[in-house]
Amino acid sequence: VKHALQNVWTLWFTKPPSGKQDWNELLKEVISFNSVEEFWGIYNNITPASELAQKSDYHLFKSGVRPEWEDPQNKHGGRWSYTFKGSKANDETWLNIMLAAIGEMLEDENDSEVMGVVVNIRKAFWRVGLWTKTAGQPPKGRKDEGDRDEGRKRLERIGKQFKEVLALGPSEQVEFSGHADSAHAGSSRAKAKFTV
Ligand code: M7G
Repeated sequence: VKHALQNVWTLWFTKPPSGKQDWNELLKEVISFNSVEEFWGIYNNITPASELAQKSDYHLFKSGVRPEWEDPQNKHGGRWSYTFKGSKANDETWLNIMLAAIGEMLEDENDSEVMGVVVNIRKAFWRVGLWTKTAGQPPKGRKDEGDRDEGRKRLERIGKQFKEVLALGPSEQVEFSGHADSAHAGSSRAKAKFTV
């Protein structure tokens, strides 16, 4: 018996650069799945995040969405993120985020913000991210504050849920930034727009 997921998910991998390569050349699609059993089969057979080389990333995204700012479904969106310094993050952290994503536990049933989740393995830290479809702006042509508040509240609910899955304490904060700002800054470390 297979336990179907609500969405089909695709795992992607960014390999560390060897020389001068574009970001897009380093990004590779690994495999897609749509059941709990397939997820575990894959998880148990791939390299754990803790054994990846520095500058690697795993991305788990809804099928049909590339884990890039440029994807049509991401370009108006943003990212909640948290940086675990030193050895505070572990494989379980990343596993919990993936399980929350595929189990649709990161947002309310009526929302469809979640595009995917990411772990960046870096020299002195792990950064985990949750990508959303919007970035707290009202839809084009509608600049009324009501829309802005609604969008922002929806993102904040997701940020709080993300924080809970990461088991962060009340004194810690997750940060939201829009992809357009990250792309403009040429770095994912664009100034946070808001935090929870
Ligand atoms: P990062 O891996 O998110 O953070 O971005 P890091 O600075 O801790 O390594 C590193 C660099 O990868 C960025 O400055 C961009 O040059 C590139 N990059 C990252 N992302 C997520 C994208 C993307 O979605 N599209 C493009 N074109 N480049 C990206």
